[in-house]
Amino acid sequence: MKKFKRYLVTSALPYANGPVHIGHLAGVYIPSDIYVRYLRLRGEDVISVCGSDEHGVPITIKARQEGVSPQDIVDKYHNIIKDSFKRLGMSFDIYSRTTSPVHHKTASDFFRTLYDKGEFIEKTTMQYYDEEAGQFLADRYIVGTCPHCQNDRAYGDQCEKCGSTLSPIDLINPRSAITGSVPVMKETTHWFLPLDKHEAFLRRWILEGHKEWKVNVYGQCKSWLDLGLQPRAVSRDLDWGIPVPVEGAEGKVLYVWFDAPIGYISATKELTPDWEKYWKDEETKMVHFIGKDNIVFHCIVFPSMLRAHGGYILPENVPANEFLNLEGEKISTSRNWAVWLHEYLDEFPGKEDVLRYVLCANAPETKDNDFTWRDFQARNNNELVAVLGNFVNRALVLTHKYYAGRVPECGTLTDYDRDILSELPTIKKSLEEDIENFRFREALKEAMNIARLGNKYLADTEPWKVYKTDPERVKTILNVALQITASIAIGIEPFMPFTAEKILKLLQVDHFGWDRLGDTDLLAAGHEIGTPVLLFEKIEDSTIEAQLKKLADTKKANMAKEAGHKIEPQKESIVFDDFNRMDIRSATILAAEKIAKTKKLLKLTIDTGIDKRTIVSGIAEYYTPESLVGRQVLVLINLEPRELKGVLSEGMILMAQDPSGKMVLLSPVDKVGNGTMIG
Ligand code: B3M
Ligand code: ZN
Repeated sequence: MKKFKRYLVTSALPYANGPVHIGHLAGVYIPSDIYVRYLRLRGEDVISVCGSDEHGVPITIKARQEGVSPQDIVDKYHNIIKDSFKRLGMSFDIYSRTTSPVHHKTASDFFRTLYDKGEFIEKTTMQYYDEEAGQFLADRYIVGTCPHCQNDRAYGDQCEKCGSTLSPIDLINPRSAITGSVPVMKETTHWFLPLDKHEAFLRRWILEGHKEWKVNVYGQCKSWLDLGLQPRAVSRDLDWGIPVPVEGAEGKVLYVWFDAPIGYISATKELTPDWEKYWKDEETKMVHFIGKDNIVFHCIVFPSMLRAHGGYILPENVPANEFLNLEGEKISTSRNWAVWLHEYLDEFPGKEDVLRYVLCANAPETKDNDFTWRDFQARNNNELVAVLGNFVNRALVLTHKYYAGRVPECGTLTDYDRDILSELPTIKKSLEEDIENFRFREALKEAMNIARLGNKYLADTEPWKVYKTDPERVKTILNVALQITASIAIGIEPFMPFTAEKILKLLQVDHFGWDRLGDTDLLAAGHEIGTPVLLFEKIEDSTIEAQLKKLADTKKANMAKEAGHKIEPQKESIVFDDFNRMDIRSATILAAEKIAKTKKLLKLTIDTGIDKRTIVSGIAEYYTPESLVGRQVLVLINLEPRELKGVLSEGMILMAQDPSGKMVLLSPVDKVGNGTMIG
């Protein structure tokens, strides 16, 4: 394998249209931070860059919804995201944002270079235009009926119900999401990056040159390439973004996916004047951490841009993850179906590493995965508390008990001691291979194996028993246990930096550096260690139930909202006389019976105050005949009689139908005489 001089690690820039949730973390940020922390521990020259993605239509939509400016939106979420990342221990060297002046200039210059080199093609196409709003409609601003599943709230780029990718012209009944009006087609000119021009290169570079990429990433690239690449528009008609730096392009901005990846370059520029060595030297290994929905942009579009520009290196790897679901359902920002990082940090203070641990242990590395609160609890209680916390605590407590908190001398090692200690270099090697090959779940298991090894060692050697008969031997046992403890602090640091720090503090030592993992002289005899405290605490059922209740409430709120959407719009106006022609009276149901061979129909005998008559009503699914007798209802009595299933129905019982289709009888709130007129 090629040895690189330095590393440039990028993590997908989160959209500043909402906070970060566990799906983002498991997919992108936790793996990236593990990788970067590991490289730093090894003493590599590595920088990790990230920042908020602050352009694009979702941000303008959010701003419109909240009645504020796009800048207000990005300011708000940039700060929430940046702060929550920091609290989780994300160790970016810089967390920037794409509204920064450096980025505007960098992206604008990048576009201009490609423009001047003739790397774009200019095309005039027809696009939907909202005449009422006076603007072209981005795909997300067009709603209509999905041609595949008939969902009447599909977007111009995607149907969220059936997941199909759409183009605005696919929508049946398109409407503008801004004004609700029917959009018209209008001409507009845009710049396109001819991806087809780079296709042959991409095929060689990825399909032949990067067979080591993750199967999901390689596979997606292959299917894109096999379909054949098309020119892709890199500008948009929008008033939020980086203006297209070309004369006559007023009202046009760079497409967000053109400017966002350049954000990695801008962030590096902001970080160091020496930025070019990270971007332009073949001895730099660039790695993009992203989610699976970003693969095409990072493996096909951005590399084509970099290549068209010239002078830049391309990524060495793009270890994209699949998606994390929450309690069996797709995480959704708009439906608030998520565990939000900033909320977690407030609700679980001091448990940053628990989240880091669970999300890594359960990361969707090769397939979509599910986060459940029960699993979160189980992993905390059975793994962090029972394995890791338990071992470290026992080693420290016993040292205090027998040796007043001083590391005892290591006597002669038994064969068993040697066996145990010889496992450490093996674990270290697997850990390295796993991390370097982006198998973080496996890597975490290996790191935890150090603690498992420690527990096994104590269980097998039983120092608490041996102390009575052979106190000298116990010195060696605890010395070994403490050396293992120190190795744990090294091995878990990329995954659980807070816990590693705590262990080092308990041991009263400084960071060792990766290479010393497995050394048996990490702690000198006689060295004094601190007073033990528990590393992890059990998570109780009540805590988990509270989180589940929170999700249940979200679900209820969503259902209510979705039902609310189905409320029919108001009908056309009528004059009073139209209403007055209807003769509605109060009446009492005297008898009710099912009409044979029907599911829905009841034959009701009612007293209208004028007469006794028969009405057929379709409420058998909601009311039993017995429950109706004696009830007062409202009846439209002058509706033309008609025959239903052989029974003549003379009028109509008034009912309300809720969005689920359920029918409910209407009655006067206070009893009135039969035949009382309603109006
Ligand atoms: N903001 C999409 C996302 O968060 C996008 C990533 C940009 S990376 C250059 O999924
Ligand atoms: Zn659909």
